[in-house]
Amino acid sequence: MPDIEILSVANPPPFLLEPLQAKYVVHERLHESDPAAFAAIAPKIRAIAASGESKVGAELIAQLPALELISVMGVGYDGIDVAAAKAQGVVVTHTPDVLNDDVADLAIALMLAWSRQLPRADRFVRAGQWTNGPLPLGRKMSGARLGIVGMGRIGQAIALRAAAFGMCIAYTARSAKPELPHTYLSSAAALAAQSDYLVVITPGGAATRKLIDAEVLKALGPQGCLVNVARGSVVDEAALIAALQAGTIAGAALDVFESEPNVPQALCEMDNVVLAPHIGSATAQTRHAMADLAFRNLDAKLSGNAPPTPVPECR
Ligand code: 8YV
Repeated sequence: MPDIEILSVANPPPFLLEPLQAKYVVHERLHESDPAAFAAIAPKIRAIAASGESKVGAELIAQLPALELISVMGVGYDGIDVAAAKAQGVVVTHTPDVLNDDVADLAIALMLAWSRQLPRADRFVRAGQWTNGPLPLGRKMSGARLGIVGMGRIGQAIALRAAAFGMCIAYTARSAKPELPHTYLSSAAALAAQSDYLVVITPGGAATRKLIDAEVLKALGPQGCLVNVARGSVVDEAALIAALQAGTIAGAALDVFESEPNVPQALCEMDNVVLAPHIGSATAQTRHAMADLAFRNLDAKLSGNAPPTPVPECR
């Protein structure tokens, strides 16, 4: 059997890269590092291995006439031009479900870290400040009002956990889910107006770009906290910084940013903000499960079988 060539556009962990290299000829980001060498092998590339943060645009897809599949190791695929892929008969797959627990756990962890000031408390003890007096009081999270923007699989996993904290849960989504016991509101602003914590867990992409804008933040109000575990693009970052500086909202806990890995200095300087470096799915267990599914998607398609988890548009 002739060698099968694939292109990796991400920086896959060794537990994905090694199985891929064992079976395929993997060109690691060759399109960026050596465009001339890439042009020579481009006609033979049959699959792309990508991550949730990868950008695969129409231009790259058009250079790959033999492309059959784009396998994303991540649930989000907003960086992939799915319409261009479909137009060329290319299937896009992702890794849903296996990361629901971890992302939901992190949303709760960020809410607690912000409410109970854990990063600040840690710095306070290490700096020997305790001997001068106690840490200023935090906020109670249990029993507070939680608004969830996006009630998909991860949103529901967050609601399940929040219910154990006695939180009063409402949500907004493209449409109401009558099977859920929570209150549905038709807009993010209406939801924010009746939330103490507004947790964003909606897919990224054009449809949700800057969904959380100045108006939504104003509705969240001076006691409200914004939590983002979705995509940086969903929040208007400039409006968020302005709202934090003006006291329009009380604070924020953020795992994702508009221009990752670059985080605005203004956010780094604020004491009422908890920051994390996009670690929603970053546990060994979950990343292994994601890598395994990403590999199975790729391997199935290249062996002539149906990949297990195509994105909805490719089902
Ligand atoms: C990862 C993610 O950052 O699943 C997603 O959409 O954003 C993350 O889980 C990444 O895709 C890991 O490869």
